[in-house]
Amino acid sequence: MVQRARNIKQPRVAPELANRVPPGQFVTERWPVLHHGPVPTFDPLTWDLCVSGLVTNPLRFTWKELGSVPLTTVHADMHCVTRWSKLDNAWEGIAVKELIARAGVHPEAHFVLFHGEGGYSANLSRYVVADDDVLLALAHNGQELTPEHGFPLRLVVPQRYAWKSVKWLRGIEFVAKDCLGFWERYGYNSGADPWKQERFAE
Ligand SMILES: Nc1nc2c(c(=O)[nH]1)N[C@H]1C(S)=C(S)[C@@H](COP(=O)(O)O)O[C@H]1N2
Ligand SMILES: [Mo]
Repeated sequence: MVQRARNIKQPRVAPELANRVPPGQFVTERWPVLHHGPVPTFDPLTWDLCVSGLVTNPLRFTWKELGSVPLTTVHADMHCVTRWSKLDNAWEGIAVKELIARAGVHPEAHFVLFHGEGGYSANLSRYVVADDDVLLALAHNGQELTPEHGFPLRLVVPQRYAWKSVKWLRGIEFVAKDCLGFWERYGYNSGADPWKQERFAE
């Protein structure tokens, strides 16, 4: 009987959270670690972040230089396409819209490729990337990122499935035509809006 009771379907999401949790997702209190490949090592002397492509001022930050960029905090929920959602994250880091302004992104740059250490990438529309809540995060809930969650720097795109939130970020490339990222080449949806359940490409 106990076994049977466990199999009875429960609603996955408390009613008061229904407007925060996209369809097909369940809420987790833990913070899962999810990525392809090994956690890269970090060398503060050789690490850099490059903003390149269709920009007037290509930018390169060493780890030391990144330390003088002003920080901002974003409160956001996180939704993984494998159906877990982690609510109420406080991310601290650098607003991507600030970098866009500094780099002078050309009007024909309609897409952005984010490059992680070791070849991981994700493509996004330039208009999504310009949102106020898109951040290069250094810390989560008041703690420096751990290596498995993307230390030293990760992208956070709260309005898209979490595969877009590239960990161990090293490059931001503005391009005119959309190029598929790592999971998008395996058939994941370029849009990746969790509220529309844009999980797989048509
Ligand atoms: N560099 C890199 N970033 C990545 C991934 C990856 O494989 N490599 N996986 C993505 C996926 S699928 C998810 S769900 C989130 C998970 O972030 P977390 O491990 O901090 O929860 O990281 C994303 N960022
Ligand atoms: Mo994911």
